[in-house]
Amino acid sequence: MSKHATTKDSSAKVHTDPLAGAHDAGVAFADAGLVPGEGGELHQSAAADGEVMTTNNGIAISDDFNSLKAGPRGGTMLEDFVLREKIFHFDHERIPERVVHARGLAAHGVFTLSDSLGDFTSAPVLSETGVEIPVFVRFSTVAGNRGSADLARDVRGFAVKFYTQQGNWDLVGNNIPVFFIQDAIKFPDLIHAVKEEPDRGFPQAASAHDTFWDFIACSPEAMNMVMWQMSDRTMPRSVRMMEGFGIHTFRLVDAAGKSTFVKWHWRPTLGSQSVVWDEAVKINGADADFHRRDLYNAIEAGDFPAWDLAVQLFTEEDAAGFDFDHLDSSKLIPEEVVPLRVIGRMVLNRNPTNVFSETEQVAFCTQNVVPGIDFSNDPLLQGRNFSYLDTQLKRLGSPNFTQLPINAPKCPFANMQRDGHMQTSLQPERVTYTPSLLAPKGPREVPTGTQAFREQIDAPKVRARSATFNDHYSQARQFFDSQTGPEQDHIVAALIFELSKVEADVVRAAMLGHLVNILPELGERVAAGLGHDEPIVAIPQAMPTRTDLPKSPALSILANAKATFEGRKIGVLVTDGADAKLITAIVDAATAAKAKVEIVAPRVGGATLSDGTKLAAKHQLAGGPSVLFDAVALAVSDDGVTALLGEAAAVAWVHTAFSHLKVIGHSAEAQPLLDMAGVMPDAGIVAMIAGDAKGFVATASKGRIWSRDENVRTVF
Ligand code: HDE
Repeated sequence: MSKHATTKDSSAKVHTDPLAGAHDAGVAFADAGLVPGEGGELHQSAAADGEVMTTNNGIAISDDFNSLKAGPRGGTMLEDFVLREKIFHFDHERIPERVVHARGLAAHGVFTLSDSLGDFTSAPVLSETGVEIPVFVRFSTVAGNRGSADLARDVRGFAVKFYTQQGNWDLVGNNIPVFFIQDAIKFPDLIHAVKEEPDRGFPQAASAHDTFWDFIACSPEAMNMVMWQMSDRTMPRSVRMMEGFGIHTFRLVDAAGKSTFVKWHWRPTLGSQSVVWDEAVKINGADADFHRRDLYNAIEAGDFPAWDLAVQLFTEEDAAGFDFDHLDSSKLIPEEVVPLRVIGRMVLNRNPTNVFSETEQVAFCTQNVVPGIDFSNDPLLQGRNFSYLDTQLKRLGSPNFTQLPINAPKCPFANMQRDGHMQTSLQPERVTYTPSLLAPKGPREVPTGTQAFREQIDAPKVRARSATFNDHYSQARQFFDSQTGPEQDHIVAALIFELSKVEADVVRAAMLGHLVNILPELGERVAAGLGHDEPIVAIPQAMPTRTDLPKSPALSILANAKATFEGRKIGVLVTDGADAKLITAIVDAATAAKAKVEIVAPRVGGATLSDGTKLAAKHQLAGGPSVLFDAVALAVSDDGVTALLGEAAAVAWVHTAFSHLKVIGHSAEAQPLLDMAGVMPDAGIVAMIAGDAKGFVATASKGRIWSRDENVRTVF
């Protein structure tokens, strides 16, 4: 509401209030100033101590419900500036959505350095420990439009804006440490291929279609990233449970101009965790906002998510010893080759006040680095440095987008740039140039300002790709080899799913030709799942796949799963007559494990428990499917379970939890429902006897029951 709106409009209509006192809603209406007008429309006048509604020019509005007409049933008058201004502003509410990463969610927080990199960089943000630096972080999916669902199989953006006292530093990364392409010039092609096909306008937010796999099948450099994309990494359980990576090599530069290469890693303190594919598909239907709701609710509850920032530091000489080129973004540096050094922690502690003003209008630019941090020659990074600035002008419409509160530095800034659309500064200075005798104290350069690293360059100008970029398969194989059995099965299943959505045989066959280059067994498993009986013809390789790369255990999520249930959620299905003590025990055990419990019941009003108390539900059964929870419990009575046997939603609730490999705790009375849902006993089906929920929560804390997979789906 306008900050100018302070005086009450004396011409506001006075209405009688026939509803007042008639019934409760009527009293509430009257209290809220709601009174019907002549046509029964509910006017709402300003409260005595409330704000007055005005136009953007500060003119008080007398009627916000009716346009100005030539008689009550006559035509609307062009003269109505109140109507025209309101509709005009509404018409312009949208700005172009991001070409990629359109769907985002964000939060404010702080970054605190704990281990100084002062030996390598002059940047205070990386050398002064213990200082809280404000940050704004935006997570995103890549391919989907702004209204797409959160659980699309997709790479996640992980963009951090550090508001340092030396200016803003934007670390614009992803949740995967490698990328599909090696040169920025191919980015428009990649994105055109993955987005909706232009002649039909679908599929939305999905890579499982012909044009994506057509482009990939013709791009051997994509194979390493494809392994990551087909892995569980692209279906995070929560953005609070995913890693972040800067991908490219950057440089740290010290005061003497000496450079050290650096790669950036964010590691979630809650550990990394993903959901399973069928679950992701169903979450999108049950709650398309699953990730944004999860982050928002966690922050509102004071459960602030945190990530450690770690670096891999290496020199030019170290790089010469790698068996890949560190300037090639389709490769990573295994942690076993260059270990991670944790240097600080980021905590997200505040939700945006307004999603448009902050999450939408935030403008990340890879070019935003502070003195002491510099770029490498990675051709992807170099292209990005142009793209981000350019795209912000298109999106935000003015070169003054840096003045928006979410983008403005939190340190002093000054220069001679002037005017432009939506200039918000008064800019009172007379002298808007340098040099000048008239205003020698105006903004001027300083020796400590940003300097490019003095790299020695002596090379012909060429349009070419370095031969050091040509090993397209070895790291893909290393990634697959480094996964646990269930994770390998998921990659195979994902490839079968995606390629089964491809209609062109030639594309499928070409992809199989790449997969056998990665690992013959991988190609054969996918071919078996597709029912592809023809011989697989390997794609010619620029360089043979190395078979001697050691496994990198750090690349597996499951091998590094954190033994914690913190931040996870248990869904408890409750009926009338359920054992009150058991429910208390579940809540106590979950709370001790720092997990949350949500009650699901046939009616959202809740259930009357064995002790006569009424327990309100968070979800009505059909609106709270078990895909929304990490583990589930059935706290039901004999009568309750009989009623549930006739509810498809109840049977599905249990069946999907079972087929998504979740731990299920149950009271003895639940047995008929377990039977009907086809639940077979295993280590994850835990009876909660005599009100004991500790065993159930302890089992759930260990994660999914991966061994159940082979009982519930075909593993090729
Ligand atoms: Fe981006 N990318 N990108 N990208 N990217 C954008 O900038 C681009 C790449 C990433 O939450 C755009 O503000 C090119 C790699 C994130 O607002 C655009 C290339 C990585 C975000 C753009 C890449 C990323 C973007 C669209 C190939 C991981 C969302 C809207 C050289 C390191 C930031 C915008 C946010 C957004 C261009 C490749 C991450 C068009 C040309 C590699 C997290 O400028």
